[in-house]
Amino acid sequence: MRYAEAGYYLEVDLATGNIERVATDPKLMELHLGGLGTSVKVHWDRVPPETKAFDPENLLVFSTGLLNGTPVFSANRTVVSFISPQSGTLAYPMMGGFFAAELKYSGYDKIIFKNKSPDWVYLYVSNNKVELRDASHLQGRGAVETQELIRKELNDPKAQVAAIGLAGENRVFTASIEQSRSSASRLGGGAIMGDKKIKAVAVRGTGDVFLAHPEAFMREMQGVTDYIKYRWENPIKDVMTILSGIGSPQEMLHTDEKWHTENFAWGNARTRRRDFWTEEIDESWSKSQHGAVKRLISCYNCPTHCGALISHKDTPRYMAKCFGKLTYAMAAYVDDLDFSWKILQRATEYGVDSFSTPQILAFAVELYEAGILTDKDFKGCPSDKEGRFFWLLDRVARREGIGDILADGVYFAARKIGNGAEAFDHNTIKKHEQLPIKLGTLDPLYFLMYSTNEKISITQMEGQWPQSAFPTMEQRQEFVRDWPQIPDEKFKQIVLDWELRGEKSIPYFPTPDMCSEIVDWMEMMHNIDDAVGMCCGMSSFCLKPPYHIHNYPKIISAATGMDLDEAGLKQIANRSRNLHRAYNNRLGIRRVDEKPPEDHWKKRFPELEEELLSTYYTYKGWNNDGIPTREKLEELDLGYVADDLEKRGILKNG
Ligand code: MTE
Ligand code: MTE
Ligand code: MTE
Ligand code: MG
Ligand code: W
Repeated sequence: MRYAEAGYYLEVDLATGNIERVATDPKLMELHLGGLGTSVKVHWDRVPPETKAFDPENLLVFSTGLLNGTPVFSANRTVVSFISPQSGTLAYPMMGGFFAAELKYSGYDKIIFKNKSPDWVYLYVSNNKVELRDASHLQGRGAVETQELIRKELNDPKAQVAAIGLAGENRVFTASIEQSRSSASRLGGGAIMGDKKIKAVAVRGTGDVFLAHPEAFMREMQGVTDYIKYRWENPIKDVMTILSGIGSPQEMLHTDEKWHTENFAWGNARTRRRDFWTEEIDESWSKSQHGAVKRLISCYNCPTHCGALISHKDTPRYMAKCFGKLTYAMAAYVDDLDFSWKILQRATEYGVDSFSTPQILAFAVELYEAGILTDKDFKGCPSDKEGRFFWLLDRVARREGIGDILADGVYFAARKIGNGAEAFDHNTIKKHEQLPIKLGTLDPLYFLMYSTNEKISITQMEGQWPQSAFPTMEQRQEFVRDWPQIPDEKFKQIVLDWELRGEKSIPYFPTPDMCSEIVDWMEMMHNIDDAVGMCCGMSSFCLKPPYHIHNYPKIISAATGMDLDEAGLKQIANRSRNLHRAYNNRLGIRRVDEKPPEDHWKKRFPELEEELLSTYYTYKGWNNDGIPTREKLEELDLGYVADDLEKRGILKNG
């Protein structure tokens, strides 16, 4: 009997149409849990580093997490992993909704796609019945539309469908995978589906998932329930509203966007508009949002409602959440929120990442204004801001004209266009567009998070540490008073000592040693979430979340029957993290790649930055180039990884 996990992978060879149900080694769970952890292992074992994103050998893996399908609240994430066409590294966008639960109840932990299909297909998984079906009639259909069409065609209204739109079909590097209220958005998963000619994956399962120790499990979950209630009734004081509660940022509920609109940059990550949020804007944006949001919705087995069903005036319905609400309006310098709801609808049907795509469009507009792109490139483009964005979005999704170049993302487009365009690529890390945040003084914690994490975006690292020092000692004492989530009491003292100005403030405090420990702790919790399939909005993305290093081992033990303690869980998280790092080292990632854009902060401290990176690498057991040492790898039972890195000449002298 297997507990928590299903114990089977579904292996789909798209070239031959062969489908197999393959039992997995139970040891894998003990070594890597599941989700991202076991997926990284699959890629390491099977996809050699010479593989490029659009090679048939690139695997596309849809993975449930270890706790998906159990009664653990908010464990509903599906991890999609592949070598990204954008970054060239092992990417893992995630999506919530109900997909992971249906897949687990069908009896599979993962679906592994290899090779390419000669014709457009979609996969239908319904318990033991698994088939590749013709999708030629769905070609050109929107990502939301397709989901409904497939449910009708299968006569299975409860099937959960993950689909791509035109952008994925056209291998646009920012193409996303859309699935009901969720989206695996970043780094081009949609392009990999398109390259393999998979239009969609539909799943529906009615089987069981078993728990090893149900009574102990329910006791732990009672503790989580009580804490969630407590957190709802006791928002965190002295932090901004979006950080005071749990759930991913509640931007479908709240209408006050003073903080984002005045602190994030508009256009191509250019301008801060510090007096943007007036009473007039407040009124018109609230009205726009209340008109567009039909109702708030949650993912599988989650008590919060972070997403919303949107229909603006007469546009077809779609789902939205979080910061996606603002990205197009801010990138286009449009002060009318109605524009956001309208263009998001089209972008969702095309299936494109709502973080990177608006930046690509804003980048193109800037190049045009600078005379680097010309009237020839913009032939037929309307001259108003809104019309221009719609026109550019169409060109990118269809890869028409200049859109074909822009569809490879800002980094590659800048290099193809040349003629000075590279200078306008000022907001990418590892070739990937970042959130448009340009701030004053270097923040050492954020410097490390931006530079080193494998997801290449900060959601995978930040969350549990306050974003800035509290002004008064009373506020600090209040914050640390009730903080059981920390792995070590010493973190409290750092909060107490941390000042807004003076010696004990950024960039020199927290010190590089302290920063290493704080960042490592936050990242470890994210990695655990991604392995068990937990929404980090209920966990590591929050200040003081319901799940933490002290209750996770008990929950995982009760669910799986493993005898796991804190040290054991840390060891597993570390093992998977180092395997992921080694994989990306194999794909070429080195110290020189680990840097935020030059203008991310106005005041930079080159010596301190080098010290931060070196200190962090040493803390992690990595060499000066950011590669795990043999000693570290052996300590994590990854001797085979050290052998491989040495054989390839990546790791020298241990
Ligand atoms: N893109 C699309 N198409 N739809 C979305 O809901 N959400 C954005 C961004 N891009 C979103 C999107 C938000 S708020 C986040 S945090 C990231 O995608 C999540 O990235 P991931 O899905 O790759 O993990
Ligand atoms: N959960 C995990 N494990 N990893 C993530 O990156 N991103 C969070 C949240 N939960 C995230 C996560 C953020 S910021 C958002 S906006 C939503 O998931 C995105 O939801 P979706 O991926 O279902 O669209
Ligand atoms: N960090 C800062 N400083 N300010 C923010 O508003 N927003 C969060 C988070 N980090 C936010 C932030 C939100 S809403 C999201 S969705 C994530 O950043 C996504 O960013 P990423 O894709 O770069 O991780
Ligand atoms: Mg997502
Ligand atoms: W978000």
